Amino acid sequence: MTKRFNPGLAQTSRRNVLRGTVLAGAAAMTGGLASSANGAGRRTSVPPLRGAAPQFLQAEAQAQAEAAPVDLSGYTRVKQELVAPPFAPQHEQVASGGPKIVEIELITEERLMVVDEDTGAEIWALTYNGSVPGPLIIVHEGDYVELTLRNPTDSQMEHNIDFHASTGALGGGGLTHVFPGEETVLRWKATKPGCFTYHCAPGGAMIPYHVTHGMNGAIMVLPRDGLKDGDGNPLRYDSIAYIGEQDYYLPMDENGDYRTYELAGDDYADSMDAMRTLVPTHSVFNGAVGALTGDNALRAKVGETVLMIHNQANRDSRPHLIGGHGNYVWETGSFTDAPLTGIESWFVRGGSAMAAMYTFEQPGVYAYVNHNLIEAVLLGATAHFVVDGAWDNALMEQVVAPHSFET
Ligand SMILES: [Cu+2]
Repeated sequence: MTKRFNPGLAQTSRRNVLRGTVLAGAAAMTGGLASSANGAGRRTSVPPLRGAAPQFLQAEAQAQAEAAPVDLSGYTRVKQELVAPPFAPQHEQVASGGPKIVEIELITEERLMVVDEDTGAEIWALTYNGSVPGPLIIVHEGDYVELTLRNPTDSQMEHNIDFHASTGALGGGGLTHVFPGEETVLRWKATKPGCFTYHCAPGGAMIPYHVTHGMNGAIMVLPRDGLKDGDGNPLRYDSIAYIGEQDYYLPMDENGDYRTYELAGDDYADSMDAMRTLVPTHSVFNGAVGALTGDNALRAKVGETVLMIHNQANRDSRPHLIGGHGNYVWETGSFTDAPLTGIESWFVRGGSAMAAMYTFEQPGVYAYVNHNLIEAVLLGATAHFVVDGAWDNALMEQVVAPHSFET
């Protein structure tokens, strides 16, 4: 079997092209080096996104090489074991001790995933650690994130990562291009408290292709002394529900059936056509229709406070918790700003992650939906919270059950 990763790059020496960070950064920014992964050799020529000059990035790489080394002697090292969504890694809400270097590991995994069992829709998802979205990372302001990014040898494509929470080098995207069989280590300081998206951005049309194939996730950078309301009072949560909303653009055949493909990347040309419509075939939570409903529903108890972290790397959304509210909503994702309070539906800017906090007051099933209800019901963007506890008639009571009225 012939390797088919990024043939445009494979034609030249990988080391010549991507030595250091210079052209890797340029590729991510301009798309100048990006090309189709399709084995048939269809190439998509992509104009520069912003016309960034390679010389600029060359200068940046040179500056980094000449910069003084950082003294990290005051930092302790900890490993964060990442877990699959909708769960959160073990963490402190209020940081103990000084800033840390938090070591994490992400492995790029290209895997065939079912999107909707009812229709047979499937996708060769491009993932971090095998899940859509990628795992939630949690650190505190002032910590360093030290990421090892590994691309297995049996991958079809190159990958990288752009952390919106970081500063410089295209969010790290310019420093993290890894081809199959390569790994890299990136360290960056979390200087902005908030929830932020991260995503793959290998260059040109590959950027939306990878992002709409699931290659995105969220990091939460907590203030060292934890979350607060607008008056500075501490806010604490009992659990986190990490929800990644994913728009998919799955190619269909002339009969309206979803196409299937043998390998990751084989759908590239068809996907380009589907993506250009800007109309997703699916908008789902955590990778697939029903990933957070039924047996997979989120669980909570009356009196429990849940922090809902919502990530959407590509498209706007407007979540609503049916039967509940957003008691505290960090709508922009920034924890520097006071949270909004008592919100019915909140806005998720495409290309960001944000947080909403709610304390459940009644038992039962709550639907957490994208309140474009077409997307919630027809495209898949629905999750369920199943909440245990005692009903409170003071909040709601069925005074008269539905019955035929007399005419
Ligand atoms: Cu990727």
